[in-house]
Amino acid sequence: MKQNFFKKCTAVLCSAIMLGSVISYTPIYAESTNLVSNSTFDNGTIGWTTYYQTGGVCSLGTDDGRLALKISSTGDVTWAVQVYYDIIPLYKNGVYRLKYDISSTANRTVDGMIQQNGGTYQAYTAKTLSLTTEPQTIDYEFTMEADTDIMARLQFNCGNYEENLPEHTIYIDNVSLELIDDSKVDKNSGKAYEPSIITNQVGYLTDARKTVVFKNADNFDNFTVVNAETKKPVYTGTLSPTMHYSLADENNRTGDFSAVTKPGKYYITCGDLDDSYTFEISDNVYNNVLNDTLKMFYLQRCGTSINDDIFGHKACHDSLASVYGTNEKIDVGGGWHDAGDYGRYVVPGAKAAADLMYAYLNKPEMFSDNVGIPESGNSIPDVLDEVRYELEWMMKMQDKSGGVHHKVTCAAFPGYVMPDEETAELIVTPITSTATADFCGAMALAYEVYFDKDKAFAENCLKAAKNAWK
Ligand SMILES: [Ca+2]
Ligand SMILES: [Ca+2]
Repeated sequence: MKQNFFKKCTAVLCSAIMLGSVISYTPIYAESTNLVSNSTFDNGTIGWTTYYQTGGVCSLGTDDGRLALKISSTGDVTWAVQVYYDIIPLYKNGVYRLKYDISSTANRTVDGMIQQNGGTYQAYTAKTLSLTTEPQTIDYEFTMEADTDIMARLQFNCGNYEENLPEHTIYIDNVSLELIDDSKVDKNSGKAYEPSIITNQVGYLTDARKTVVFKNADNFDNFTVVNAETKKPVYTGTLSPTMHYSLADENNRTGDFSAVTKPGKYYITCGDLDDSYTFEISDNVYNNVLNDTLKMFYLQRCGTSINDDIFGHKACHDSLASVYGTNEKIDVGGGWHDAGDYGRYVVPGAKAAADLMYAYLNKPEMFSDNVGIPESGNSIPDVLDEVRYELEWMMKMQDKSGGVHHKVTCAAFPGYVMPDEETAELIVTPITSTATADFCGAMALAYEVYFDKDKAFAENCLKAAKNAWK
């Protein structure tokens, strides 16, 4: 079990890396391991982020090997200025030791806490601190009494405590959080359910090859496909020999049930493993996949409010961006967020736009005008409306010289916040030949794609491509 749990932690680490985060995440088993990876600030502020609102103004840097939070306005409320570190894993009933050095150039109050990042924002541990210029070492133990939260946040609220402060700086150094006693930790708490019988939950076409994957099925030889409505078995198959999948450190076996071709809803059983999720066999199962995929691009739109029950948010990243190394500020609103972070990158953006345009050129009849984006129903295929949103942003990234800026991001990754909560300064990085070349190709292609739909826009694309070419 220990081994399995360790893997789960590694999986969280991997997902953090995939989201573009540079925060490293340390599994809990190594006792006396510091769960805060950037704790001494010898190499900058990586992993630490500020958030400010309701009048709070601050900037983050380092000074003499310490984290330095310069606060020019404390805003209206205690949380109007924050500095925080994600991701802190806290396991229910674990005993932790939290330690840090903290001081301030102005005498003031600060709340230091580890809290839920979302939901009720409950504090798992909190201390109200009276800071002076004299560094004090906070060093105490606490037990995680709430349910396991592997995504907690170490946070310092440095906003308005009604102390009427001038500009000042808070220094933090030697931050350490250790799990010092895990004897009462339920290693499975907080673990997401992972089925042992893995099917394609979107479904299978009737005549397709149909494969199922089994985890930890060493003791079984057969599996059964069951009709989900009648509960009657319709097919029994044989498991393949065990294969070790090194990336997940799993023993996997597979089963083939291509022989089941009758449309319907089914699930799969095998020994005492949990039944698979119910899936569908039908020739319609993939009908919505294309629209859903395209809708993902809409949900990544930047600089506009997004209407969606789950992913909706207010307009984000709508301030001017500073051109790196200059005093110039430019409007680069729009485009798609790249991934789990909210950077916007010309190179992958041009590639995605080009892929969608090629797909459209190959089979225009596949693309509908009812994906569910604001431009649905305007008689233009939604794929072209969506790509245009990116192309129009890319045009803003082109300099007068024709060269194209590589990307626009904030100086650091924002952590796990909604797009409109990333309010740090936007920075446009210099022109690169890679971005300029990719831009040029995508714009030239756009000229062909949009020529029949909107000639004026197509001509703009061609002009932008030519400017990038020279
Ligand atoms: Ca230091
Ligand atoms: Ca449309």
